Amino acid sequence: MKILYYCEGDSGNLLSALQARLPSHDIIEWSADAVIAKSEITAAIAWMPPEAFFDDLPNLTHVYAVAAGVDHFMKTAGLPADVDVIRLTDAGMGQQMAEYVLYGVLHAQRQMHEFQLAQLEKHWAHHLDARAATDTRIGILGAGQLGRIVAERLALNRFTVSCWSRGQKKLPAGVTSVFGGEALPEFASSSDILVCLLPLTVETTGILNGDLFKQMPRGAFVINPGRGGHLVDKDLQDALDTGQLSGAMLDVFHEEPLPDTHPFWEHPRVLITPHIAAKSLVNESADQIADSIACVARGEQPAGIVDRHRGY
Ligand code: NDP
Ligand code: OXD
Repeated sequence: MKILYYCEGDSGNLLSALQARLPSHDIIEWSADAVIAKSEITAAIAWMPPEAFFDDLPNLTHVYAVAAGVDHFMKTAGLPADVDVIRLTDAGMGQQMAEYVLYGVLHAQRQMHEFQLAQLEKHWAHHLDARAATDTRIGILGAGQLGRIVAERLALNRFTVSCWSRGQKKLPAGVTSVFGGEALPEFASSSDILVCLLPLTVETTGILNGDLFKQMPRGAFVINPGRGGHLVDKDLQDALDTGQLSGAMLDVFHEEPLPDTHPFWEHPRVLITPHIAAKSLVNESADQIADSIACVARGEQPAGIVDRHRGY
């Protein structure tokens, strides 16, 4: 099989790892001036491909996206409507995401943002207020591949954890499943820390907005490693400035890199990370893509097949 390849940011390691795992396939690196027999291409492995990547591929049937979230990929000009898109499922990202969120949760629960601000003023902010992990309610928006691994880690750390999803889920021990749009206000009002691990779709765009923040307990904290499009930036800023929210940890933004002029850079209650919560790991990604290609070759449906209509 001939597979067209383009993966932004790959220094060659992912391509080599894929070639080692798919020796009987011909993986052809895309470039604007490469001479490619396009009618022979039936599959593609890609991330952030240029617009022309999908031009003139009449026999393309499967595209393997080197990421868990495919919102950006689905908007790639030329991505044919009838090809199957297969995304990464976990592939080593779950544990990284669990560490990232646990860090943010501890930061909020142990009021580290207050101590950072006090330090700037050389203020010895000794106080005896403390909230135990068991009394700290974490609401995770999303109960998918990543949400459930994050939830499990937080529950093991004795936090009180719930996940919100479209449908009801059987979740790891100690984690409560909440589901459906109508349950969202009550879910928000019972979340001292809200974590967004939803895919970005038409339905979830702007879900982290002023109305939701108003429903949360005063002084709550938001962690967004989902996508920048989930958050209404201005609403977050207002909620922080009025004290409705006490802080936020953000990994993803409407525009990445976050522009120098964006007010979040200088907001004392916003902790910014540069889209590093969970990276696609070379070996794990290559293993999963090779397994999916073998699965399709056997006529089976691979894990991670994206519902193009639903958007995830
Ligand atoms: P999954 O598709 O496995 O899980 C998505 C979850 O969101 C499911 O539980 C789904 O519910 C729920 N969901 C989707 N739409 C709605 C809705 N309208 N209402 C309620 N629940 C909804 O995704 P992953 O866990 O693999 O990844 C989640 C996201 O994390 C990715 O899409 C990506 O944006 C982000 N990500 C960020 C990274 C980073 O480094 N910052 C790295 C990797 C991913 P149901 O199952 O019931 O349909
Ligand atoms: C992903 C990401 O979705 O890196 O995989 O954000």
